Amino acid sequence: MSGNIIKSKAAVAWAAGQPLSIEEVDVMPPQKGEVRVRILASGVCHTDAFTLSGDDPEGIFPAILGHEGGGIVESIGEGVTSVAVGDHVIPLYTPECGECKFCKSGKTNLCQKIRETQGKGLMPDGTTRFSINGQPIYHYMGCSTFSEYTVLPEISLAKVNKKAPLEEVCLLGCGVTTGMGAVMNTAKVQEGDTVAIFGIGGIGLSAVIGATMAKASRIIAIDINESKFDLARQLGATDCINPKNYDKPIQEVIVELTDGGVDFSFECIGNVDVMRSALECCHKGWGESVIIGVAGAGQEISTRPFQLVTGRVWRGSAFGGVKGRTELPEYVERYLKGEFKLDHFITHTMGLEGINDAFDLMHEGKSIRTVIHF
Ligand code: NAD
Ligand code: AHE
Ligand code: ZN
Ligand code: ZN
Repeated sequence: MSGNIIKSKAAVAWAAGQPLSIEEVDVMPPQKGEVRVRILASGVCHTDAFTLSGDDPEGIFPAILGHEGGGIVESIGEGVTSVAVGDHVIPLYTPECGECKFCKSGKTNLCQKIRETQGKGLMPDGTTRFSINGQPIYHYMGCSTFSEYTVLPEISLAKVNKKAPLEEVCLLGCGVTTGMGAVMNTAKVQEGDTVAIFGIGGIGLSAVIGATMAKASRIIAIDINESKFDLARQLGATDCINPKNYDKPIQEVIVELTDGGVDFSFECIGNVDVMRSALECCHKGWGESVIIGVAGAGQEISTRPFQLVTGRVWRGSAFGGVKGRTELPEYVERYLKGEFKLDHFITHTMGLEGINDAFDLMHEGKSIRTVIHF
């Protein structure tokens, strides 16, 4: 069943702000309720860079980052019944146990069953499955997909159709599901609604796709990097705006463009000043702004309470509000049916050795998604 220790090539983050280092890591066999997965591909998300930068209050080192992966079950631990060796799986940083208060509420996808240990870089039993020469290496977001082999709790795996190419559907492990889900699931954008999307990276472009699928009448894409605009237009953005080209706050520009403001806005950057603009460009009386971007330790959002008194709503979305085990396989089916494409997100592919280049490309604004192939 469970097998022995496996030697695995992994990119280890030894300390905040340092480049990742390719190491040979010992990966323990899966314990009770756990699964060892051979990762075939992993996208690089801005949240990986955020944690590596040292801004993440939960950042812990040394760790194996990566949370946007696709892989194949290599072995299973005692008691595992929902996946078998050879199954294709997408790791979930938002698990779904089906039995905690959060899962049972039907109101949220934020399963809390293992949240505490996951936030400390540990498996649910409080230990780690990774080590180098006996030194423990921490897990990351319960996934650690920058490793040939990783171990996850069974509740942190979505079993998906084997026909789906893992080097593309790995993007459903975070970015694409997050953006599409925030629009369709969290905000529930309807036909004819107007939408503003701040930050047109992997998440924002996925929100553009979601808004297009929802038949929004106007999709305003806002970014300071105009090289993103062509793809945004191809995916359905009706207007592309660079705030740097205006001498007044971008929220005023959008309110003027839309006869009083948009029905929905999405912040896909992690910048608290832009979060304020995103709220304040919403229509008085009903406009809703969804925060997706992750802001650093110590940062806070602000606005005049009058903005909320007069009917605007501020909310947030994690993993697009999607329940990973029950709903993510359906996203894969919709992709297989051709309802949306993933290849145009993949601007770069490379082996694990190139992982630091992937971070550089992201910081330089040159990539949408780099996918690491193992
Ligand atoms: P990305 O780097 O691909 O894209 C960010 C985009 O924002 C870039 O196009 C950049 O040019 C643009 N930008 C930066 N500053 C800007 C500004 N002041 N005004 C307008 N545009 C600006 O990043 P990503 O992978 O798409 O992630 C975006 C954010 O979403 C990050 O904060 C990430 O941590 C977060 N995230 C959240 C969730 C969630 O579940 N809530 C999931 C994934 C990612
Ligand atoms: N650890 C950070 C928060 C990071 C965060 O907000 N993570 C998002 C997913 S980002 C994926 O790219 C999330 O789902 N959060 C819900 C959760 O429970 O972590 C901090 O500020 O402490
Ligand atoms: Zn749960
Ligand atoms: Zn992510």
